[in-house]
Order: sequence, then C-alpha cells, then structure tokens
Amino acid sequence: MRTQVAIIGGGPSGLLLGQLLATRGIDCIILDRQSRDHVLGRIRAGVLERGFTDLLEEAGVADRMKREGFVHDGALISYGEEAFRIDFKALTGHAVTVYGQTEVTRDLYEARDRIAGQTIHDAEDVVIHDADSNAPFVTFKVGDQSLRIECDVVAGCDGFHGVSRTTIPADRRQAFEKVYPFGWLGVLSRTPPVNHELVYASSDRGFALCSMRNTNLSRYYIQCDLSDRPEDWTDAAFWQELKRRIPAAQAANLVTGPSIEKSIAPLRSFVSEPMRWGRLFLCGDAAHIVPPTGAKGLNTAASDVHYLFEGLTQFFATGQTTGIDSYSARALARVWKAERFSWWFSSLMHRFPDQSAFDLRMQQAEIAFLRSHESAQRAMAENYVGLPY
Ligand code: FAS
Ligand code: PHB
Repeated sequence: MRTQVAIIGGGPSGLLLGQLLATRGIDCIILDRQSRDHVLGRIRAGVLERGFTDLLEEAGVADRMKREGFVHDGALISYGEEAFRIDFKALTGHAVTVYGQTEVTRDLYEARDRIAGQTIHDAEDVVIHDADSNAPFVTFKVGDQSLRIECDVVAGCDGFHGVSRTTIPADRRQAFEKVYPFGWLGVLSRTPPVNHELVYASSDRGFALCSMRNTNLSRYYIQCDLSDRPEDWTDAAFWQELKRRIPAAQAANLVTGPSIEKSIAPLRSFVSEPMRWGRLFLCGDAAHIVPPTGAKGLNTAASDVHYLFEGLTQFFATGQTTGIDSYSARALARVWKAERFSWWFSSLMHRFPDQSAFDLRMQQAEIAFLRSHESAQRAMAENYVGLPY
C-alpha cells in the first residue's frame, strides 16, 4: 500500500487530521490497533474549546455537535459551601461546548466513511521504519497477514501507550513528568445534571466535578486514592461522597441513579520533546498528557492537529517545509500553556496527602483572589475557553 500520510491511531487526533487532510485532497491511511467499537466505547473528555469546534467546522464534521452540543457561558467554582461563577462569555467573549469525546469520535468516523477513507482496525505490531528519511514506511499485521505502507509522512496519533513517541531514539527526546498522588473516579448516569453548567468543587474531603453529556446523561467525578479500584465503590457510596463535596444547595438538587460506566483515571502531567523526528510528527496524547481538571487533553490534541495540518498542506502543495519545520516548536508553545493551566487548576482544587497547613492557606488565598478579582477570573476564563492557536 502507498499513501501520502500514514496516521497511526484512530482516536480524535488521527481522525480529525485525516478529515482535514481530505479537504485538501491529501491521501492518508489510518491504522488503529483496536476495533472501532472499542474506540467508541471509551468515555473521556466532555468540553470542547472554541478552537476545536472551529476545526470540526473546517473539517465539515460540526453539524451534530452544533445541534446536540450545549454551549456553556460559564462554570461554577465552589470551595466548601462558598460558590462563585466564572462568566467565560462576559470575560472573554467566548464560550465552550459540552459535547462528549465519544460523540466527536463517532462523528469523525462517520465522516470518514462518507469519503471512503481507508481505516485499518485491529492492526497489530505496528512499526514505523526510516522515520528520519524521506521515504518512511510502516509495517503491521492484521490477523496472519503482514502488511506494509509506503508513505511520505507518518503522523503519530496513537496516544500515551502508542509506538510513535518511542520510535524517536531515546537520546533524541526528553520527557517531563509530574504524577499526582490521586486519581479521578468517574461515573456516568442516566440522570439530569445537577446544574445547567459544570461545577468544579473543592472540599476538605477532596475534589469533585459535576459535568454532563445531555439533559439526561450526567458525568460526575470525585478525587480518589490511587489504590482505589472502581469495584471498591458502590453507587450509593459514590453518590454519598459526591454530595459531601459539593455545596449543600447543589447536593439538594442531585438526582442519583445507577452508574452505566464507572472508571478511575490516574492524573499526570507529561510532555515529550520534540514532537517531530524526520518525517514522523506526534499529535495529542502521543506527545503530552494533562490532568483532566482543565479539560485540556482533547483540546490540545486539536491544536496540534491544526498546526500539523497547516504544515502538511504547505508541504504537499509546494514542497516548502517551513510549516513542518516549525511544527514542534509551535505545538509545544501551546502545549506548555495548557500544561501550566491544568497544573494550576489541579493544584488549586485538589487536596494533597502531604499538604501542610500553610499549603492549605495558600489554596484558600488563591481561591479568594480568584473569587474577588476580575483580572484573575479573566485569566482563568481565557485559558478555559482556549488560548488562540
Ligand atoms: P487517544 O488515546 O484518544 O487515541 C489513540 C488511538 O491510538 C487509540 O484509538 C488507540 O487504540 C490507538 N493506538 C494506540 N497504540 C497503537 C498502536 N501501537 N498502533 C495503532 N494504534 C494504536 N481529556 C479531557 O479533556 N477531559 C477528560 O475528562 C479526559 N478524561 C480522560 C480519561 C481517560 C481514562 C484518559 C486515558 C484520557 C482522558 N482525557 C480527557 C484525555 C483524552 O481525552 C485525550 O486527550 C484524547 O483521547 C487524545 O486523543 P488522541 O491523541 O487521539 O489519543
Ligand atoms: C467531562 O465532562 O468528562 C469533563 C468536563 C470537564 C473537565 C473534565 C472532564 O475538566
């Protein structure tokens, strides 16, 4: 097989890049080691920045998101019983769209079907060869068949556990990592959201987040110990703990119900530099991870795709390489700002096991400053709705 761009990974990064490339007539083949159903079975992000929704529009995949997504002009921040709203719209002129990553991925797959884009699932033993040459190629297996794709470029969109990042020789890359001493226990329930906007809650018992997917599908998270397993938490125990972490006024409105999904995600900040090696370009979780507190994971994958799409469009149209040569630096400049915001918001809202009395006073002072200073709220809002690409 031969294509212009071999995309490793059929998650949101790979699918969005493939859809954008198709708008410029650039051919690609997408490989994923899982089945489509497995990919669509993942429950992950829920909030889209304006840059992401603009990209979906540019890719011609925004119709359902515009119909079914919820535009949120703000969010509630609570600290114990105190609560205040950050008005994104008033502070920045922008809002966010609440529309699950699962639905984004579904829309991207259906759009790819409409253009008969080649997507190979259940691809095993994917190996990227000669990435530092002008003629890279990818080998892989499907069943007992050994296959090979000749290409001009490889896009590594295969997430944190993929093969792309480690294709770059260890002495040519540098990792930066912070592992948080807690995780998020997430529950999905067919219940109405507790509030019309998201509630980010910090309490003496730890962090909680009240989110949603639609008017009868709610997504809740509570900070949990890394030693916890989903099966350690009954639904009743989860709902009781969530009620203890959000303001009483919200808890009184909470409609509980059976969990239809329950999972624990560890929290980490991670960046691997550079995001390019020869003709291999890393996008999304393959290059960086953020704690989900600031809803930046999926959204930073989108800005990577935007920069790479611009560079590849120029390269295939003119042979010029200024766009792909500047890709890693441009993408990392925005990645690190997302890392900073995600680290700041996670440090502000979670309880840390080794927190001193002074640390607690610093959190309370930071919350008080955010609550009382419009400049602090504007800075937070600008990061949350998405910094410019
Ligand atoms: P993905 O990991 O989504 O996709 C990578 C794809 O590559 C997968 O389909 C995988 O099967 C495939 N792949 C892997 N190895 C391969 C190989 N060797 N060969 C071929 N294919 C391979 N972000 C938020 O903003 N908010 C959240 O609440 C949130 N919650 C999350 C919860 C969890 C448990 C996880 C893991 C992440 C969460 N994220 C969240 C971040 C998440 O949304 C990612 O940022 C987003 O999935 C990034 O998309 P991709 O870069 O496409 O990577
Ligand atoms: C979600 O709805 O899954 C979600 C929303 C906002 C976040 C993290 C997760 O910051």
